Amino acid sequence: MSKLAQVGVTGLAVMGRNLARNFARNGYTVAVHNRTPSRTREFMDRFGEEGEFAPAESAAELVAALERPRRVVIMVKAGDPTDAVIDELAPLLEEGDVLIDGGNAHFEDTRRRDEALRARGLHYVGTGISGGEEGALHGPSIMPGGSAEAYESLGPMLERISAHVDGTPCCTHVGPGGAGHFVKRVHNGIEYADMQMIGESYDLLRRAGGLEPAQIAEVFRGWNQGRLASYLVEITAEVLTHTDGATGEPFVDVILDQAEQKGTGRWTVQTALELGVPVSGIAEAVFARSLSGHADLREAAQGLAGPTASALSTEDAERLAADVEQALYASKVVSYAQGWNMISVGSREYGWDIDLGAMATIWRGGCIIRAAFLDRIRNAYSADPALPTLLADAEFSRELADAQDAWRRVVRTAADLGIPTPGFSAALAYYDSLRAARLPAALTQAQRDYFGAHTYRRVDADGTYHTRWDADRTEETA
Ligand code: NBP
Repeated sequence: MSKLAQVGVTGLAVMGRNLARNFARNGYTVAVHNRTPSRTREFMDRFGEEGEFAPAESAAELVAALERPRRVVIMVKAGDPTDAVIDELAPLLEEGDVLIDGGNAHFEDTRRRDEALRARGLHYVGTGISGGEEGALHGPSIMPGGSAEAYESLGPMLERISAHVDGTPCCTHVGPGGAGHFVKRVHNGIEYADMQMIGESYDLLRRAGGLEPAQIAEVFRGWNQGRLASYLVEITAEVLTHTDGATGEPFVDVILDQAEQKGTGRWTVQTALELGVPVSGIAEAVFARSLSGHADLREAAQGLAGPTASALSTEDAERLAADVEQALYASKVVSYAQGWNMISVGSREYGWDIDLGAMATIWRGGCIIRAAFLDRIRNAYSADPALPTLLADAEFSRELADAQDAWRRVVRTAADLGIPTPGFSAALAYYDSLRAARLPAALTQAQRDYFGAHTYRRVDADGTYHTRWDADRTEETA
């Protein structure tokens, strides 16, 4: 093929392979490369007919196959492999060329690489890509960081291959440096929280409501017609309807109840802790997965006493599904409020100037948390771009006011019956903490001053104070 390729993809495992096919289906000529050349040959054998591909057996061949400015998408295992690829490609590239890292990189790594490559005149675009292998093939949600200049040459291509909702691409320039990988991290944390809270809803309907998985699937199908309509609610209904081929049991009952994780939720919480952002809903979801995997602890706790109450009142049983819908919705609003708060703080901390409403727009399609609900977040930020928290939006606050009685009933019922709902409970505690006029943090400050002379501020005067606890307990200015 004599025509130069418009984009190159290196790393042809599931994600890179499908992304390359997506570019080709959208009319781009794609140079394809993989560390192990047999994978490139296999790619050409299987998909070579789908579009215009230029196979490259070496990094030099890949670079030579590309038009300028060169655009190379790196889709390899995150971490050292990404550095290895950059080290190999960078010396072969020229000023103005663009390296795009579509892997699940740590945003701090992206910041480091961005700075190093900028010094060499190259653009580095750390890009969050969500939607798994299906998304990569048919249209993912794409979160590119990097410079505005790089986005000018790259953005139209990424927007074209991304998912579209109502004609709008699920891709936008998130902000400079590591902004793209940062918001991808928040996305994954929200995904963990969504999944945990859906799990709690299922558990309550099953154990408190006495419903069978197929009946619960019907409840979820109903919810999927309303404000909770989302990919995750939809697939939950599918999973709960499925029967195990080998045993004839509900599929969910034959799966070992120990959730695994690749670590992206943990990263979200670690970063949130460093930024000082309370993301309790996300953290509880990460901890819940971790707890489920501690078979030894769970085994040791099997004999522990449970509650004396074992059934719901008739009235509570009749309204359980409706109550759980309210609790799930309210808790979801809280965990998204926490996620958006994290984006807002990260954006400020790193000077990224992220458009908060635009993040809702690009997550409406292509990614795991896609949902109609995101339109409402977008609307909230359109109405007030400086909204301090989603909970302060007029519509969300009205909905939470309407939901709160049911939400509290669900948390109470769960506690009465000994059914763990860490996500719902943490979300409710966050809601009540934020709206409280006074918090016991005042007592915490007094304790800190008592044992460590850490000082405190007063409600009625400026300045910082210390009380001489070990002497006459008079107060001094610190
Ligand atoms: P993997 O994460 O499984 O990585 C496999 C690829 O990395 C292969 O092409 C392999 O080449 C290459 N590679 C490795 Br490993 N070490 C290398 C090195 N030192 N130099 C050059 N290439 C190296 O692939 P994936 O599941 O397609 O994911 C790709 C990226 O996309 C990852 O960062 C992942 O976290 C991210 N991601 C994945 C998903 C998903 O659903 N899978 C979703 C969103 C994002 P080889 O063939 O020579 O071994």
